[in-house]
Amino acid sequence: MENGLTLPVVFVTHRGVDFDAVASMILAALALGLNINNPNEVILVFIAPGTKYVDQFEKPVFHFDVGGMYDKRNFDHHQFPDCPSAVMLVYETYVDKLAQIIPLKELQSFTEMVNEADSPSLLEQERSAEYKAKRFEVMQMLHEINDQY
Ligand SMILES: [Mn+2]
Repeated sequence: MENGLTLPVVFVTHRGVDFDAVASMILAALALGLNINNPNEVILVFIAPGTKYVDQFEKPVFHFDVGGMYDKRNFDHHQFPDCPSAVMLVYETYVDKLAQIIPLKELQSFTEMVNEADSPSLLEQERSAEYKAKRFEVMQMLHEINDQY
């Protein structure tokens, strides 16, 4: 296909999926022209946090928010203390492609929201109220993006 990938590809994330995991997979799928809801294009695999996935059939494997790596197919941020989210890494890698699909401003505010929702620096007490509000905003945007594209 256009992006040079052999289908299906494997999208790997951690069990107990959070916004960062979902948002980074959706943005990467958009950038790569893949339909994340079609198992002939994207196979979703959920692994334990702190582990890596190896595909025995040598399909193209992408990690999101898990795996401990950052390169053209792997978008984990847990190994970088200063990097707030996997979605940030997907954004940096695919910003040119994504900006052709989503207005840049919208893309940036979306990335910001996921960063904040995913931030471990929020105090637990702050988190309960703020987290819920952010989660709502992020989920709304995810639905809108999914419906639109
Ligand atoms: Mn994360």
